[in-house]
Amino acid sequence: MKLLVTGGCGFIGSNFVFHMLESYPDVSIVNLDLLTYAGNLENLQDVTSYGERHRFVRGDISDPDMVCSLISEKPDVVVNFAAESHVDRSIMDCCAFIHTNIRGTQVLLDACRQYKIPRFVQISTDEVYGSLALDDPPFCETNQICPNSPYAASKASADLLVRSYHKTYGMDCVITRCSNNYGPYQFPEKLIPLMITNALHDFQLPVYGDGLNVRDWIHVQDHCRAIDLAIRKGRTGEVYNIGADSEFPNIEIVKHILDRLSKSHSLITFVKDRPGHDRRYAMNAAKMRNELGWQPLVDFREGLNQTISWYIEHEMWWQRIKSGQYLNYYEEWYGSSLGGAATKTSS
Ligand code: NAD
Ligand code: TDX
Repeated sequence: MKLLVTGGCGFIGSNFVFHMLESYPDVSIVNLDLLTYAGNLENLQDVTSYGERHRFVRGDISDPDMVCSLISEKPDVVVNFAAESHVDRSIMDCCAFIHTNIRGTQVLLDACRQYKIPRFVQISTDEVYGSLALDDPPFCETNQICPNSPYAASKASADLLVRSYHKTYGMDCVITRCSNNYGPYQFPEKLIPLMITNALHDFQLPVYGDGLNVRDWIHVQDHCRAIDLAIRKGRTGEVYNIGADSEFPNIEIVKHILDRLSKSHSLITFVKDRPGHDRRYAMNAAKMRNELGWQPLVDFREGLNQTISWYIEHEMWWQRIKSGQYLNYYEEWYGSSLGGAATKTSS
């Protein structure tokens, strides 16, 4: 199977690249990634052992020429991870979110339609459903889309475009919507890696509002296994929710991280709330479980403790991000400056 993966140098995309290469000897992957601030080739350092089964191409999913040149190679499936993914950044300025999350998805869809690509898989999020009250049942695929942040609105727009290309042109499309991921290689702007890395350096831990917002956590490896099933067995035109029934208020997670690192709770600083802050997300993943036979394997406490250990053991990785040094990795790899599109197999 030939895959075109977009955004494969980010957190979930890079974990997915390894999952697929490790699981299937007959899978080869072209990885199209723009290397924004969130894309990091260091996430893929170990991919060299897979030789020409992984090919990295630097480029923008919103660039029709770039996208068509790769899609004309006729991959069996296009899996679209590429996105601007951080809610706080979308609140500051949402231009890049419109460019990548909406326009980029449209460019990919048009190219897939033109070259009759057998399947398009859109990696979406629970945030498109909006917010739940504490006593509401978890989101089902039939819930109304009701996004509250510019990020969520851009992802919801992309989902609607994908749906429309299925309905209008009969394209084979599947959408997955997952809850909050955690695990190795998550950019340290998101709650869990930010809190771990700040705590390790005795920096303040900024908790928004009252800290009682609830998120439903899933280990990135469980998410990758669910996407794998959706690619191979998902029914065309369907949406699949993914979640591991692990709801916790933010403050509990933050306190657990501090306890695990033997740090004082006095590092917690309650700060001004995020505007439009969704109170609670929770996913009903019964369709994924019953139809595709998926189930999460990683227990949350165990997965969180392993993740804390991973950040302790990989301080160089996140220090290079915090210092900005990781942005030089591309030049070290290619011996040329950032800016142009480039292509190289990982061997
Ligand atoms: P991330 O921010 O870590 O990675 C995004 C990747 O996309 C980066 O490598 C970046 O360089 C690349 N990218 C950005 N703009 C691009 C463009 N125009 N062209 C090509 N590449 C571009 O994000 P993530 O957390 O790995 O999320 C991946 C996907 O999963 C996103 O679509 C996100 O909406 C979705 N998702 C994330 C979570 C989560 O908890 N992180 C949960 C559910 C769904
Ligand atoms: O410094 C912080 N302090 C804080 O209290 C940060 C960064 C976050 N928070 C809170 C806000 C949320 O209630 O923690 C919770 C999680 O925040 P994020 O890590 O920013 O994630 P969230 O906004 O829930 O969105 C995430 O899940 C769905 C991902 O970033 C999205 O890409 C994904 O689609």
